[in-house]
Amino acid sequence: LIDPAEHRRGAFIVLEGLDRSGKSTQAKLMEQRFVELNKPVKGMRFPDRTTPIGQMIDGYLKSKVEMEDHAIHLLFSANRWEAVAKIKALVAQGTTVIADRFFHSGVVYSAAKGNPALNYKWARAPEIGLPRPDMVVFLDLNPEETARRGGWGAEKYENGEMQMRVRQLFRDLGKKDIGDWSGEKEVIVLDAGGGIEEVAEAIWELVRPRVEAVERGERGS
Ligand code: T5A
Ligand code: NA
Repeated sequence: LIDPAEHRRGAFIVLEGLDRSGKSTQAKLMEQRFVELNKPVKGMRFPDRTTPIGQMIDGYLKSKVEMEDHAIHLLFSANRWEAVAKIKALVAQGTTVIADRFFHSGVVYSAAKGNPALNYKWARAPEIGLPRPDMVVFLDLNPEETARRGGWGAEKYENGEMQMRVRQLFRDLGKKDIGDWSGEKEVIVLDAGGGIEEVAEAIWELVRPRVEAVERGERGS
């Protein structure tokens, strides 16, 4: 007999946020919680700058190369598509994947550029078919606060106006139904203005029950 508990898939959790909002810090702390609970976990980040496509994205973000808005959008998307097999394999083998950004960043940042030829609908199209996260948490923080953090301002989108528009679009997604009648929202907006440990605790309070629902097999295979 097959023990269903041994064949549970892992969860797919995504952290979103403005530049320097603390995503990487929080992704690592969340990973740690899984390790402590003896649950298999794997952290991933997007853009993944290590692949050939990721290196092109890195050059763009560092303003070393110029790129047409649609072209860079498709590279960000391709950078996710090239990770799909890995994400699916991990989740299928029961490993929880924690992604530092995923397709919501792709859609929101491109839409926030304000290019009339690249609207939200267009931006969403290449993301269709990517693995759907079990939960997306947006670390919500005033752009003035992130700007005070070390290292801000060096990359392409790290300017106040862009960050304000990104924040608004993410907050809008916090009100938008996912569209599968579950009543879940596209993203959960979480106040990330507190200290590192405080934010970690708040994230875990959201993530833990969702992961447990996946473990009980309540969220599909
Ligand atoms: N992008 C991305 C797109 O346009 N389309 C896409 O499809 C995707 C995937 C790079 C850019 O690409 C855009 C979005 C971005 O503009 P990135 O590599 O994720 O994306 O770049 P950042 O978001 O800038 O990532 P960072 O690693 O720089 O920021 P994090 O991960 O949000 O922040 P973190 O954890 O490194 O923390 C930043 C600093 O703040 C401190 C940390 O110690 C660190 O110094 N900090 C705190 N300080 C006080 N209180 C707290 N609670 C703190 N938490 C962290
Ligand atoms: Na950055």
